[in-house]
Amino acid sequence: MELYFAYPSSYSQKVLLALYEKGIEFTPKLVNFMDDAERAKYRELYPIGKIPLLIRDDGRLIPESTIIIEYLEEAFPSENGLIPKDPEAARRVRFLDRMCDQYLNDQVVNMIFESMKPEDQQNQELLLKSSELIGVIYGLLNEQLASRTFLAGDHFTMADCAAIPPLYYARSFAEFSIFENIGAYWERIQSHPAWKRVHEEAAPHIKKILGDG
Ligand SMILES: N[C@@H](CCC(=O)N[C@@H](CS)C(=O)NCC(=O)O)C(=O)O
Repeated sequence: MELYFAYPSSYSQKVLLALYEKGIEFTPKLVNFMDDAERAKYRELYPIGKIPLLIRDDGRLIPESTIIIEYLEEAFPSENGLIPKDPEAARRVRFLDRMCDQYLNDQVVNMIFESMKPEDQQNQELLLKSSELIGVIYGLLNEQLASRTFLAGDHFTMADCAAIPPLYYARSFAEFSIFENIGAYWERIQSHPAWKRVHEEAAPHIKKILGDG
């Protein structure tokens, strides 16, 4: 199994969290989007051009972080899996995964890319909308975490895979401050082995781009 990814990419980190949490072996295929030739070559493999992308041993392509994790859970089932067996609990995990992808991760990416532009070229409307959505999702996560160790309960799930990477990037410009349960979760998660590994591997790559560790 091969995984095309980049260490600083939050959606790649989401899948790395799942792979490390489940202890699944894979062949890493790093993609450097800063290199135009490499980007073009990658598009020949996967025309949508997004990472992460999993390639199964039979050559089948599995794109999209959530679909990859769904596949990993199906192919490598475990007792306390990343997607619970109980349908109601599984729906909750999938709901939180969607919320974190669309209304946190995508908005965090908007904020980072907009803030890299000169101020007079920044899309203020997009920045405002993204910042508002991040606030709404912080409220949702904070409420979830009031009585739970992990986002969806007592176990690490796909919801945590989806939440942790964007929270990592968001925390510098959208502080957890009043969202105390997120702050406490953030502290707890720092010693979680899968995140420790993802963070340690990604930090030098992120530093090169953002000057942050
Ligand atoms: N919905 C996709 C989002 C993937 C995504 O946006 N990946 C970013 C990196 S975090 C990417 O490939 N960006 C390159 C580009 O848009 O050209 C998923 O869940 O995998």
